[in-house]
Amino acid sequence: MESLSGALIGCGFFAVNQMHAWRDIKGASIVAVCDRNAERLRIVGDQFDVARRYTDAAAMFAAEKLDFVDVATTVGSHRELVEMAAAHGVPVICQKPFAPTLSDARAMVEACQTAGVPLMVHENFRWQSPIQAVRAVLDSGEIGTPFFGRISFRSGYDVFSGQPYLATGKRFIIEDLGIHILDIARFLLGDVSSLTARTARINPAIAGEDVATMLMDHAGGATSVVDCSYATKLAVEPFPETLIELDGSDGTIRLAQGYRLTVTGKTGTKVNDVSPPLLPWASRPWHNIQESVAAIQQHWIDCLASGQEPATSGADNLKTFALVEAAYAGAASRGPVQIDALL
Ligand code: NAD
Ligand code: 89Y
Repeated sequence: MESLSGALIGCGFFAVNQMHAWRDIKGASIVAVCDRNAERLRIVGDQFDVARRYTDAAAMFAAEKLDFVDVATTVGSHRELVEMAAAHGVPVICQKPFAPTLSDARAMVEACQTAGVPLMVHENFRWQSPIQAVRAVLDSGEIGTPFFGRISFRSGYDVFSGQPYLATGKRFIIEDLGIHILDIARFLLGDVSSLTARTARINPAIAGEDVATMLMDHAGGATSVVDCSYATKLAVEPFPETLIELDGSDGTIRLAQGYRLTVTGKTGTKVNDVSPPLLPWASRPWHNIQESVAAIQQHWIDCLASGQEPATSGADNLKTFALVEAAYAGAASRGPVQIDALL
């Protein structure tokens, strides 16, 4: 397969993981980088030996012949950059959260559809190998039809030192982290018909909510609880593990802290260690997330080569983003929110 030429826009905190992963991806390489901050551009350009550097995305699109672009900026610039990629006919990956609002996200999907360019949201948590292991057990039929799920992320990890902007927005945990956990709920139990939410802010030093509890009806009949917290101090810090409980007609799945997967089903009980591998460039505790970055980027390249729609395409991600909007609306109204009415 001929190697595809990509560019990365946004050389900040998380983009370093994406650049490491791109070096290992078969079938692609990053030929240009862009950041409006010249110092970040220099650091990432030097670290990954990329000579073609731009402080302006429009100048980069004008000068480069690209097979795809990877947008790793924060949410405020996503719409402008995705629409710029669409206008240049360049397939685009966009980091989560996809957009500031669902109507922006819809416009971005439409722009790419109209231009005929593939669009994938970098919604990587479902690509973590422990989460894929849970999905594989469900697919095997071992626990029968799932009727209940709890997908839980509770931590006291200091995310603000690496990502200071997380402390300043009116929206925090649902938009930043809950979005991943809601996507995992969709990945495991299917699309959602209604959602009820409660939120709280425990840390007085931040502007947004740092605790969220969501109750969801899935269209297939299951009920789930998605609970997230960055105000939970535990004896052993679990960041960034997502813990899962699934009950089915023939058994149960438990993904417990320490990546311990217990399945009780038609053939008895099995306990497995499903710890993610520590990639050569990765570091604990982020290695779980870092591995999923490599997996989703390889998926993107495989999809570009085969013409298949990415699992977390823009159109798919509208359904996860709608849950974020529903959670904020439901927390404000304290009533259930119908998801179809948002889509
Ligand atoms: P950051 O602020 O450290 O980096 C963003 C970079 O983008 C900055 O260097 C900034 O100068 C640059 N930038 C912004 N607008 C630009 C524009 N129009 N043109 C060129 N450069 C521009 O942010 P971060 O912590 O790296 O987060 C980036 C994104 O990654 C966020 O959306 C965040 O939610 C997401 N993220 C995802 C994961 C994950 O697991 N998927 C984890 C952490 C962060
Ligand atoms: O930004 C967030 C994400 O996407 O994964 C974890 C994180 O870095 C902090 O909540």
